[in-house]
Amino acid sequence: MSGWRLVEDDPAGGNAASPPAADVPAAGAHTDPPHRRRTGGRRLMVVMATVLLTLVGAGGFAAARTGAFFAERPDGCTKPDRTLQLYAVELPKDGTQTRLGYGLTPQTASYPGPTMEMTEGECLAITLHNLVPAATLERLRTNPAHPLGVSLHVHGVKYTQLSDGTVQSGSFVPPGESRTYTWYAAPRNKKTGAPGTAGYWWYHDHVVGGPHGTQGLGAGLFGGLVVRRPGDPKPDRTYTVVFGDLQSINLRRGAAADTCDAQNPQPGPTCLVARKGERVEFIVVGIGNDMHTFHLHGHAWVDNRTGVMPNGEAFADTVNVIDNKPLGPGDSFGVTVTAGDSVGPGHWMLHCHMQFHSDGGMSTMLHVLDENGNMPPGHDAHTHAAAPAAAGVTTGAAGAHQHN
Ligand SMILES: [Cu+2]
Repeated sequence: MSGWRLVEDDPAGGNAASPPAADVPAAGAHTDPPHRRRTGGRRLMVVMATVLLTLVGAGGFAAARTGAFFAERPDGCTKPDRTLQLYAVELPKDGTQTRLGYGLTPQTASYPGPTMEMTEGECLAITLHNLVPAATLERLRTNPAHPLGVSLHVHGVKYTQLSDGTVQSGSFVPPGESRTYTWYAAPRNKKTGAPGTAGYWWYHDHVVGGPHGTQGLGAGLFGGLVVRRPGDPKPDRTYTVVFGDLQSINLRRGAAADTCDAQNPQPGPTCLVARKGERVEFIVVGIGNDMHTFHLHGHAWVDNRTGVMPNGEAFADTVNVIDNKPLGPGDSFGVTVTAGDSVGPGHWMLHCHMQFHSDGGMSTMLHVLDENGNMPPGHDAHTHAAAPAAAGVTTGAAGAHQHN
């Protein structure tokens, strides 16, 4: 039977079934303790309850796996406002590295996965379909006793045990199966003072390879989440940049970190491009084991929740304006800049400022085009500092890849 229960100490001597509150005598009233007043019928009920608890406890783990004991949705979410389908798939290998990705369709899976957007007060039901072959999951597994599956674990918003995305709660998806996860972007509770969930977060696998999903994360099962408050300024573009081990940005480094086609740059997970004047939002996430810093050339931002200075500006000097911010594993924050503001178009470096990381290739570009979507003459080509061939780094025709 699970030891996970929180009960008040029982001064009367450890009865398994405490009397309901209504039976507790009023303070100061002189009566016998409740357990002495038990009738034969009540005693029978206590015995039956004890037997029932024991029987249920024996099957507790199995029941937990099916979710019999946990609420399906967090308080405040009576029914989902929106549903979406999410697919976990195996992507082409990067060198020798297995790559997995989440996608809104199996064909569009990527790493990072699709950026999720919610508004405070909204409840979102995401059905995750595990299309990753069992053989792949088996190869990534660090312990043969560990179950095969993928999951969806989220930071920042509210979810119950059934949507935790862990093995211990049974909330993962075996190969070929599906499971619905419910996220609630709780608003601020003015009664209790509990904060809302607005902010910059991320989601990831917590099951592939081992109990912390380390192999799933390393293979690409992660993505960004932003929760806004009604009325927040809206960006023109949002990019998720994930800083990880081995000098990687979105699991790539050096020339491979930027996949923009210079002739026809298409915005995507690894092609950061914007027009001058556009409000560009970055969801910055740290994974792996290293500390990093997020730095962007030519641009600075307000270090508050939205990254944007509110109109009115009466308290403008109470918030910092920065262009570099530390990032630890599991951290996430938002950065919002106005592309090319007063500095114009160009290839603006975005990199980790720990020097041995940037020298190792932890660097990409924000390509700022003019208002018409063109790069002005003289900026047609851009080059990256070549990544040194350090141990574990291979440099091929496609540039430097991350190798775990
Ligand atoms: Cu770094």
